[in-house]
Amino acid sequence: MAHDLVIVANRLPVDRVTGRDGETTWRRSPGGLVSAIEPVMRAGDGVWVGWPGGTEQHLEPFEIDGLHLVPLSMTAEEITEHYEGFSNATLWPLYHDVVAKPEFHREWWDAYTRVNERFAEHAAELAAEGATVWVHDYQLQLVPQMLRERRPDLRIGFYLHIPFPPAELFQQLPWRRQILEGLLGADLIGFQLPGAAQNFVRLVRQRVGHKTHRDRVHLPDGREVRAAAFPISIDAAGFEELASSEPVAERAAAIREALGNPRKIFLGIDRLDYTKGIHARLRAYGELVRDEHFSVEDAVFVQVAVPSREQVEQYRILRDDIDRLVGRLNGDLGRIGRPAISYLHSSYPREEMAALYRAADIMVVTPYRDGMNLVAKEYVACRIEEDGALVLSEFAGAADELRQAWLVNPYDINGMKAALLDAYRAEPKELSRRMKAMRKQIAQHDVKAWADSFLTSLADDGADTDARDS
Ligand code: GDG
Repeated sequence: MAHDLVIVANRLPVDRVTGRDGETTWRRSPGGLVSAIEPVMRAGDGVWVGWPGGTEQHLEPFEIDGLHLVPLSMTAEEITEHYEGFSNATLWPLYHDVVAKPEFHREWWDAYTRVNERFAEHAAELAAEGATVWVHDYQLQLVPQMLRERRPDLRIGFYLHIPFPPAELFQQLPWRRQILEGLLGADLIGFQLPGAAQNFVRLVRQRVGHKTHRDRVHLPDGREVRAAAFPISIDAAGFEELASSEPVAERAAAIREALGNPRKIFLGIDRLDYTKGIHARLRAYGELVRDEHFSVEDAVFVQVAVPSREQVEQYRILRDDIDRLVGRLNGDLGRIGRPAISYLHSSYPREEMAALYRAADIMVVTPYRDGMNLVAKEYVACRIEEDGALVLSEFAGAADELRQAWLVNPYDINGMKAALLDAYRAEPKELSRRMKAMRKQIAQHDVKAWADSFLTSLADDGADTDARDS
């Protein structure tokens, strides 16, 4: 069947669940992206192509809550080389300021190309004449051009969820030109921040030699590609509603109680990833306790580290590093029944996340580099009483919008200590002034507005070109 809207993303928005009888079924994974796109998908008879996780082959298309999903299988070797290798051990560190050293392997690149080709083939088969195809993220940067070669009639949009690096770093990539040309197959390329879009346009001028003017690239065949910022957001109303519910309020109180009702609770929630600056923030907190700015009775740190990419070596090393640091800090600073850090290496349901956001007085988000960081926005949306402090890295995309946070440089431990202490000591009036402003920003710029603005822009640019052509 042909569809007017095709979403192409590395993962399908579902998780596999195995019941007691051993039978496996699918459950929709909660996520801002799918809820934002859902109305458009329904209206346009949309379909979503992606990998469902695992190595099962020959999966049939299926429907869940009225959404059409087309699973694309990957072999164990493709998972190792395309997903864990080229996507997560080459591109991910390269695009995040080389916080870890990117690895370059030619066989990983071959697998990346092959998998991208398969995604493009599927999308080409599913799209109706003149349909819109929206491709997502760094795992699929070759898909736009591969798709255009097969289906020049389509409107193709691409959105990058992570940063796009400056030319000085991108240049290291042996396949830099292929990636740029792959992306140029799209009509509209969306980035989190204007700086990323500018990095891309500059690289296209330097490396591919196309003419550019502001946010537009002019291709020799007369086609135009636009590169612009569309900062992603969250389902703000959904989070607010969840945070206002009775069970979540009760759970938040129970969490405080279980922690011994300290004066203040610091909270970090991240995928266990070396870009997120978990180590630095725990060190800063530990030094504040050691220097007796507050005691472990006054202030505890809850750190949720969601297991992530556990087959990739850098992530295993990171896990050991954090385990060691937490053990040392708790050994040095904790008392009986009073660890300084409550460290949870696990993932939780959305309700528990909302309860943690409500329970925490100071949310600490300190990535070395982050495309946006939705956790920071979710915390703000859950602070329905307009209190609580956000300590936020300048290097998270979210810092562009959440100007009233305590902004920090995560490489500067003393600066971070000062900000944590300042947030700890802040008066209620100060907290509410800052939180009100941030809540207004998030309410006005939610994920629905983000998706609408990208898709409208993609459609309008097409209309402009058609008008010029006629
Ligand atoms: C990439 C970019 C960009 C986390 N733990 C649990 C859980 N989560 C949810 C959070 C949040 C999401 O996962 C994490 O999003 P982030 O934006 O913080 O970070 P990345 O995973 O690195 O996301 C990032 C994003 O894409 C979107 O474009 O902002 O910069 O790196 O929504 O709530 N959800 C549940 N249980 C958990 O334990 N249910």
